Amino acid sequence: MTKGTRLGVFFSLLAIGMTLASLAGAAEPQAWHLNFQDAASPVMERIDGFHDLLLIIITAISVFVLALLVYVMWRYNEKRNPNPSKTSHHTLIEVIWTVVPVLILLVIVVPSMRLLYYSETVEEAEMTIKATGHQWYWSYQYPDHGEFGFDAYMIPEEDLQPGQKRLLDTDNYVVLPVDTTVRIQVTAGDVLHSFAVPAFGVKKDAVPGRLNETWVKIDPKYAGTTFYGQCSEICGTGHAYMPIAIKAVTKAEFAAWVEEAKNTFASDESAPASKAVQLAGRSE
Ligand SMILES: [Cu+2]
Repeated sequence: MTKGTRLGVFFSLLAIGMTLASLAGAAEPQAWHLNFQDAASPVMERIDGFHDLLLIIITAISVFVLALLVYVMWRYNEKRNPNPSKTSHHTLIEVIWTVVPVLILLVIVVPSMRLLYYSETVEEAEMTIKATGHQWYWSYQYPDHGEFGFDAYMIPEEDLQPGQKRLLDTDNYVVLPVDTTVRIQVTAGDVLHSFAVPAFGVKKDAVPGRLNETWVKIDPKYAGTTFYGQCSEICGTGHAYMPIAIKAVTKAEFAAWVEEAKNTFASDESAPASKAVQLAGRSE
């Protein structure tokens, strides 16, 4: 390889790296996306922070172990150290290598449990939505806004409009206001599912006969953004085809949407409750 070619390769790699770095961190999924999606809720912000803490800890551990290995290979190889020590116990070192990992785990477990508690505790929710997993779609209810509800099915590949995302877009979007604490109740109508939206830091099991809950408060700067998620509990052959699409809007837009949605969905005979019953008896 000539010097010129090497430089060319170097700059190409640099360009690829910079492109990838610029794609890392975006509110919506992107091609070649690296790292997490941008945090759109307080829970996800804390998950990001916790992830960064863990990254520092595991990097330090890995570097330390690597340095020890390299040192041992260099210092105690056969040439440099022809007569190996016969030591088999060393109380102080054994205490250290037991106590230090315990301390590291304690440093991890405290923020971990706090984060878990934070994500589970819904304080002063301003509104509630209920997501019910079915084979293989989600249905949603808005109990605080006149009990209307609807189903959301994935848009099949052949029906995708330009700009819609394959395997992610749904016929009906969940619409949520920004800057509002929303309690999300999650359950299932048939088998286990899991309601997962990465940008919100939400992944909640949907269990038949059990009501789990979590919450989200979408950052106001994301008004107009659509967030995507997927069922994250293998639930049958259609598991990959029951995405979650959530549109964040301003409070005023949300109020307007509620009025419209009440008319669109409330008069529908196949409201989620009755439709779920019909579907339960239907062999898929
Ligand atoms: Cu599922």
